[in-house]
Amino acid sequence: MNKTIVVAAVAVLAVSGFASTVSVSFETSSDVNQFTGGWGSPSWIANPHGSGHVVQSQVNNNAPSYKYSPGGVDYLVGAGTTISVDCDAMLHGHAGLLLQQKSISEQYKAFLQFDIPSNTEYLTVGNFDQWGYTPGGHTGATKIPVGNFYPTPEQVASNYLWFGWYHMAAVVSTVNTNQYKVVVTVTDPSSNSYTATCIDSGTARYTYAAPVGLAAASGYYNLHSFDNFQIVPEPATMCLLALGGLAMVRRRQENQKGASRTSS
Ligand SMILES: [Ca+2]
Repeated sequence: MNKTIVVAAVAVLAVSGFASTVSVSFETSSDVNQFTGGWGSPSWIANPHGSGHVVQSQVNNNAPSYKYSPGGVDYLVGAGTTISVDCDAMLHGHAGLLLQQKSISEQYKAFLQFDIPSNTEYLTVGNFDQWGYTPGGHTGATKIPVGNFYPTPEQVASNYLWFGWYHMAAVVSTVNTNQYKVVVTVTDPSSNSYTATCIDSGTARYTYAAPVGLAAASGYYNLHSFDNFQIVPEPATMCLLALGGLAMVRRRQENQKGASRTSS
């Protein structure tokens, strides 16, 4: 086997080993069992605002987070990994991605935040604890408005108002050995997109060896729904490497054919 073929084979193996996408649609109850509660337990239910099934959390004065840990093994974020989910929350609710968690007070999150009295929906991304405070030595969170809503007095009184499915996708990378960059894009039910970026310039203590999953929060009794959790361990460079390797093999094979035609 010549050197070019070896390079291509290694590249293909690398892609097949690292580029498998995780998709969890919660259509069976065992899908929910892949998520373990750091605080509270998620429920498997029929989608209350659509078809199929979803995972739902019930929150009152706390901030549950559910690590994606199939078989008891946490999924660890790698460079360039994209984590995405569809989420819907009720009035006063926060729903989104748990991007990294070492302890309940040291975690990166991306949240959609639906609250009053501002009548504004916010996308919040950054390192904040279960109460929304920034742990010491960290930069904090970026908060951008993603829309306005006007709940009726009855909805406010009952806390009952779903906001529809929002799609959230986050990419986590390192800026240097101890800083994180988190880029989150949210698409609302009307297909408007919003992006927030947070770079933690504090003493980020952790490497990528930390889990991802789902996060929710509310100071009120509240429900949050999640569907279509996905992890794409991207490395696009791996795909390019494989394609490049295959192209080199093809080119070499064509050259060999050309050479054999010339010699015959
Ligand atoms: Ca589903």
